[in-house]
Amino acid sequence: MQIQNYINGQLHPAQSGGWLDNFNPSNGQVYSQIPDSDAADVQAAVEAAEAAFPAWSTCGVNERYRILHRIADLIRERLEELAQAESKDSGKAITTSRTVDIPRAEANIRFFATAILHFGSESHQMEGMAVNYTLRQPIGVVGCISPWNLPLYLFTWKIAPALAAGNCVVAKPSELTPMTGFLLSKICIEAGLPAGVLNIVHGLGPKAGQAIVEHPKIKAVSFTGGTSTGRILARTAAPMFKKLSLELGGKNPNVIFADCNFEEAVSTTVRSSFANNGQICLCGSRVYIERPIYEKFRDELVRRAKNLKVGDPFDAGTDLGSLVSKQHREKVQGYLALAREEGGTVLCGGEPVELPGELSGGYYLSPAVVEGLPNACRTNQEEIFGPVVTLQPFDTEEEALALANGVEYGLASTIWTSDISRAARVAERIQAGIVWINCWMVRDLRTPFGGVKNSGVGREGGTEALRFFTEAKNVCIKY
Ligand code: TXE
Repeated sequence: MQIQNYINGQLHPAQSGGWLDNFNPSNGQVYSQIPDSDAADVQAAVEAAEAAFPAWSTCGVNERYRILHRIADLIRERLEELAQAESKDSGKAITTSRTVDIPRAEANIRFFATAILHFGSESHQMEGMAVNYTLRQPIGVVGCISPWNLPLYLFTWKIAPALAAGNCVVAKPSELTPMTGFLLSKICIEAGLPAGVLNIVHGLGPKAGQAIVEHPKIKAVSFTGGTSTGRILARTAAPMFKKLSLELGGKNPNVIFADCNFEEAVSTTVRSSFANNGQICLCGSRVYIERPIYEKFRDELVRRAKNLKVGDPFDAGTDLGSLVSKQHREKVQGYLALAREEGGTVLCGGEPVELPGELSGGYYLSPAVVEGLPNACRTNQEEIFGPVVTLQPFDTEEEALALANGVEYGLASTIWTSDISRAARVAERIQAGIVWINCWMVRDLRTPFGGVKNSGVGREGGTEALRFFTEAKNVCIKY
């Protein structure tokens, strides 16, 4: 089965005729191929986007609202097909694809289809003399590059505001999980999205992705991926004065005080630790527990981690499918070996899981809990992005903040306490773009989404995204 690029409203192979193998990580088999696109394919996509921009940027928000909702309707109609494709491509449990990834892709599109109807701007009056009004106009051709962990979810999270704001898009999903991006192309064709408004180019990051970032006609790029890749994009785009939105890695702390609702805290920490095999930038990978409840919490977390079912992603009873690739599982296993070298104790998990039959070739790993590591070690400083969490006790609020803030990342965090003043105090001082108090992954799409330090630059979500994908122009009328 060969995936195609979506350029100028039609499906094409790469001009070079090159193909890349696409693996099913649940059994380690090649099951499809993707175009090995390069600058020539990106050029064709940019030309199509440029040609489509005048009409798309002036067709009116109601027309964009109509077409985007039609795309969302088709995603909803095809939820099961898309969920099956997402799990086959990424290895994630089908229940995650069905209840998280695909519904959220539909929600992303509907949210921005309506948000654009309410997207106003400001005016500033100079009494008796002049009035200023601000236009927020679409930029033109923009780039959207997304990762493999939440493929259609993060792909649409960027494409939807870009299109709603009136831009035309050249987008690239990860070469590890291209399938739902390809299925989205076919949905857009069926929905009647005008040719060239959205173009999807498949291929390798350093080749097709780099060609998007460095194309002179692409004036803004929205990226989600690793921090090291974010640095490469920034180095390329900065001298070209492009707008950049960078959603990068995380190493998120859970700060759990003794006065928390224990059952809520431990059950949510199982999810925030191991959802999607820990392959979500918002997962909490460092768990700090106030000493009086440290052992009780540790033992209960380990007990529940051991009860998670690692298995066939297509079995509705599976909690955790396979990791996304052979290389990624090796990376995660490497960090578990490092954790032991750095003095940690692996309390459970961290072992490859051998499944029967054709699944024996899959990249499965049992969820791991580690204790006994210092905060400054690499295991606690570097993003592992797998089913691995570390535990550390603390005695005071000050110490908890120092531990939580003691990394170069600052994306998300959770605070568990029944003392609302303490929750607000810690939330104010924790270095993160997102703070959840007594919850995790409660998402309102209107809120600013993004991180500080090495977790990125800029914010997505709501008007933040619509402002990223528009240019502000101040018009002053003297009277
Ligand atoms: O991300 P990459 P990968 C972290 C996580 C993971 C690490 C690497 O730690 O192990 O990043 O994951 C494209 N110019 N996160 O390899 O390489 C690439 O093709 C332009 C956290 O998947 O950053 C893909 O489409 N594009 C993150 C996208 O960038 C380039 C989620 C992401 O790939 C490029 C995923 C280049 N030079 C990984 N090089 C999160 N915050 O959720 C690559 N790409």
